[in-house]
Amino acid sequence: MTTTSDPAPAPFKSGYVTIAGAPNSGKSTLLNRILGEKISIISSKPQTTRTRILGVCHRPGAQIVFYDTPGVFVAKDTLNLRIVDTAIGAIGEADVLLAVVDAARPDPEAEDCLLQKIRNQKHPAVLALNKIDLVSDKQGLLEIIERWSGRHPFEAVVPISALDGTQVEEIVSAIVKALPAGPAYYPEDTLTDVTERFIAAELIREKLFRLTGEEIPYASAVTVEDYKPSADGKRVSIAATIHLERDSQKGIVIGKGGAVLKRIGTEARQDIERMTGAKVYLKLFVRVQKNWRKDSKAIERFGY
Ligand SMILES: Nc1nc2c(ncn2[C@@H]2O[C@H](COP(=O)(O)OP(=O)(O)OP(=O)(O)O)[C@@H](O)[C@H]2O)c(=O)[nH]1
Ligand SMILES: [Mg+2]
Repeated sequence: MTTTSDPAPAPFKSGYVTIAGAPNSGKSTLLNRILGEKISIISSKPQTTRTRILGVCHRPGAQIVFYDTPGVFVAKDTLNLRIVDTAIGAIGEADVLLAVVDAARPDPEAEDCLLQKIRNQKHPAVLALNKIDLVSDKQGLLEIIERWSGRHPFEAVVPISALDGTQVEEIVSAIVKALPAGPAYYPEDTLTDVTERFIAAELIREKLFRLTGEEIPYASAVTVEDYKPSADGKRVSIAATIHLERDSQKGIVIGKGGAVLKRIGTEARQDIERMTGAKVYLKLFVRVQKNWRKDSKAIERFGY
């Protein structure tokens, strides 16, 4: 006599995944693309992300808790040491490591640094070769894939474009495959653990990265003093301060007739309106806190 039974259902999978890579490789762009929402700020300048940003990705049968981290680089001052520590600490804690490399602009020094971090931890690693929309030499790309596959036993090496979404779901599938069985850690409607207030401060900082040059993005921090949604949720009033290191920087951030500050305010407001779905009233102040990047108390006060 024979009996038939349904095969056991595949177990639910879950885990923490740290996104690591050189500054500017596209880590935050990739996280936002996977989540379909902007929770992590992006700019064309390196060292945009300063803290660990949590993003929860929900897929049928799996939940991935991502940590977007600052790029791993050689730190020279107190703030940067703190930032790199954040990234390296997060690498050690993950169930799976998602390494991101800029395939369009190979950087041997940054790649060696990343490989060393991958080898120093014991968890499975998936490699995203990012920015393939910029790579026209497909034969060259095959060689890059082969070279990376030979450098570490990655679970998968996937060429992607975080910018246009090419093969991003393949990366998600490769990660799910590498995850252990486990429960959903967050409810299905949870995207991140940071507040809209925090993201608002980050969006203002993003505009400083995008609209100012030289030292200014690096010398700036943003704090939100006041974040007040109206009772009906249709309006949000925000007061925020841009902290700089020197008086000369203040003049540049304000600009002639206030033009630069006005643009920072307008662009940040539009992004915050998109995020909250409410009408935003944003008041920006500019303050100088001399050499704050060397002052561990100020660094802490600014949230790093
Ligand atoms: N062409 C192209 N550009 C990309 C892609 N992914 C990211 N970028 C760009 O690369 C730059 C850096 O992107 P981010 O996502 O801020 O990079 P990051 O790795 O988070 O950088 P840090 O936070 O500074 O470590 C931005 O100008 C992005 O628009 C991609 O797939 N293709
Ligand atoms: Mg980033």
